[in-house]
Amino acid sequence: MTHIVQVRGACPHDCPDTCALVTTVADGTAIKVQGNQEHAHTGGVLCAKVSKYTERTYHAERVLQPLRRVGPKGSGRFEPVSWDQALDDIATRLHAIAQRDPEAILPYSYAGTMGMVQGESMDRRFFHQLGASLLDRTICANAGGEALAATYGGKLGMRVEFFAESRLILIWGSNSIASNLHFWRYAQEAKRQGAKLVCIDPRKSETADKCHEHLQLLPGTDAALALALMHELIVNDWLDHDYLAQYTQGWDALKARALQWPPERAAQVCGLEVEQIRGLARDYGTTKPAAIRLNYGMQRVRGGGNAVRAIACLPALVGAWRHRAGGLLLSSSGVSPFKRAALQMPQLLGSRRPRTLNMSTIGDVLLHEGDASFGPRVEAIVVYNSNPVAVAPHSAKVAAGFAREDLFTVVLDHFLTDTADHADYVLPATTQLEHWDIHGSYGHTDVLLNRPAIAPQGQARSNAQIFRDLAARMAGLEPAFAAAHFQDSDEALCRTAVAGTAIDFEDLLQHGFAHIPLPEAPFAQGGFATPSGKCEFDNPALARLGINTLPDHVPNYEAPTTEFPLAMISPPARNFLNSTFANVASLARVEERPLLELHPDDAAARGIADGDMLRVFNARGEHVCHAAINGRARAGVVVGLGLWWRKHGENGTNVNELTHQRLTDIGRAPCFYDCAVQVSRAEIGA
Ligand SMILES: Nc1nc2c(c(=O)[nH]1)N[C@H]1C(S)=C(S)[C@@H](COP(=O)(O)OP(=O)(O)OC[C@H]3O[C@@H](n4cnc5c(=O)[nH]c(N)nc54)[C@H](O)[C@@H]3O)O[C@H]1N2
Ligand SMILES: Nc1nc2c(c(=O)[nH]1)N[C@H]1C(S)=C(S)[C@@H](COP(=O)(O)OP(=O)(O)OC[C@H]3O[C@@H](n4cnc5c(=O)[nH]c(N)nc54)[C@H](O)[C@@H]3O)O[C@H]1N2
Ligand code: SF4
Ligand SMILES: [Mo]
Repeated sequence: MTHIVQVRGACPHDCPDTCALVTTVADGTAIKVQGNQEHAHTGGVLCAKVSKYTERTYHAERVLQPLRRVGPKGSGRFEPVSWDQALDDIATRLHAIAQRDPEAILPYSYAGTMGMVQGESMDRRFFHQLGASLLDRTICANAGGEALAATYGGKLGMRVEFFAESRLILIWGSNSIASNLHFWRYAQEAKRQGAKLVCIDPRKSETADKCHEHLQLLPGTDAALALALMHELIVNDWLDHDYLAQYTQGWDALKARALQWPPERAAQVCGLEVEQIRGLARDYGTTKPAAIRLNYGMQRVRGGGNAVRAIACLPALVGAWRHRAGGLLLSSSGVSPFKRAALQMPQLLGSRRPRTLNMSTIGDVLLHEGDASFGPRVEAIVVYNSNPVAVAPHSAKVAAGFAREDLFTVVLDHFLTDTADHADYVLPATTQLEHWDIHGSYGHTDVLLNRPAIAPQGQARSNAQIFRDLAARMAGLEPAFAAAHFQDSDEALCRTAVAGTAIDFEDLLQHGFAHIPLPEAPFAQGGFATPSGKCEFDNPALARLGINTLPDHVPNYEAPTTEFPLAMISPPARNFLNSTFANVASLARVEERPLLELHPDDAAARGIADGDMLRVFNARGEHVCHAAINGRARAGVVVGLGLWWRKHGENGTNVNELTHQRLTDIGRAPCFYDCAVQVSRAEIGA
């Protein structure tokens, strides 16, 4: 008789929704992954991607044993080796480099899994003990995250469930249906109750299709729009004077700044109609409660930090925070209760203070020869939970860096990604169905536990296990690695994450999730986490970045020119998660092939018809893909939906062939959506 069990888990992906999963296992094989009905935010519903989790887990191309490179760097040619051989060799190589200078070793990781254990525990202990370079994890959310912290004091905001009670929702720089589906469920609820939904996005996204209004502004002009909204709130006196007086800092200065932004001026900058701006200001000034779902899509430009600050000021002007269904949500990760220091043990650094390298400029970092200010040349890189060759900006440089024959590269992953193709060793990692982990969320305020549903496939080991095993090898060479904290099991690490917090581990074991105790309306009576305790319109601490302490419109780095007249943005495709799932056949079929969306006028001017093969290029490189003339791009803007693997591309590239490594005003983050290009029809065979 078939033995069937159901195991509770958590979605590991870099998605604000952090769904609660239930995996059905029949005789040791996972047959179905579904949403947990009992978890309110998940509501028993998963996105299309994670509904295919078993297809990804049992994928024929999964890496199931350690591999050693046999071909040239980047060729993707490997031979199987034993774990013993791989671990011995890696430990010996890392030890030899560390003897000379541990900072020549760089760990590179992001959010392939958001788990506290498989993402930021044993790995950090290992690299801290080694004294390796530290990584500035800026590639996604840092402009917005630091800007929010500079305004509210942390990544804090509205509770997502209360959007269901809002009367007006601004969905700003977010394609919620694609990338924040479980917020969209609350927005739908509000819509059914009569709320108005407004989408602010340069692309006519799937979400824009379903909103009452769509302001299709030019990329990188959001601060101008926000300042013009303030202008209208001021001149029409749609202000909450009492809230402003009690709970904000720098109102007089911000008011003076905003009065320089009449809607006529902003309309020019944003490429919008004056009436659209006036209408939005009227709605925002006169509808209560009004809520803003801000998302990271609008901060991937030079002025992304300033733009987030400008928008984050808006709720205080109208006193929206007084109601639990008013305010703003960008990220709620600041409420995380986790004991990060206990997991990561920064004390293992001792008195060492290694340099910090920015992951967003990994191309330049790997190509740097090393000097007094940079420090040593990078000699070894250990990549896990990330696929930088596909996702980091200016791929030509990233690929050249990873192609260095003298760079020792270890990649932990499930698949032979573009990055794994460049490895000296590929180590097979377990998926979320095969390991323990514990998760917070940046889109809701619950904690989730993930229990393994099935045994590790093939010879796969969890990330934490791999770093434990490496530590055990290192112990023979460096006695400090023999310490007990390099032996904590994955389950023990889950317990450590919440020990001494308001979260009860037994509760997690029983239900799979638990709520963090929190107020319903975080800033109803001020109480911002800033030094002043107020919403900091004016933040003097920003002077150290050399930027204005008041939010302002900062134009993009790459204004369109005659040579490169089109602005390219590259937001994610609905059926991929960054570059994850691009190799899952059923999902790739839906996304079809790498596409560039164009406005019919921009296409016609170039003799391009829907489906034609085209070249999109600038001084950094060229990406060949197919035209999609589907009504989603506005004139002057093209949209390269991401993120395909480079090796899926017609000419072995993806959209990041075109993006650059310059950084945002706040947060040292990439400017993926601040990118000027030209497009031409590609002659087949040319
Ligand atoms: N299906 C799916 N879901 C995902 C992901 C995925 O790859 N696929 N990725 C996950 C990750 S890592 C993240 S960070 C989030 C990202 O999700 P979001 O934070 O929502 O960000 P993006 O998807 O990058 O962009 C959202 C929208 O912003 C628009 N946009 C681009 N430039 C601008 C601008 O200058 N101003 C304004 N107002 N809008 C702009 C884009 O056209 C897009 O429709 O989603 C997560 N969820
Ligand atoms: N042009 C352009 N570029 C972008 C973006 C964009 O919008 N446009 N978005 C940016 C954003 S928001 C982000 S967050 C980054 C994302 O960049 P990454 O964090 O690199 O995300 P993924 O591409 O999903 O790659 C994650 C990898 O981790 C692996 N992985 C998953 N779970 C595990 C595990 O448990 N163990 C190990 N060892 N590996 C695991 C997956 O197989 C996958 O290969 O990309 C950025 N790049
Ligand atoms: S990717 Fe997002 S929406 Fe999909 S299952 Fe995971 S958390 Fe839920
Ligand atoms: Mo991200």
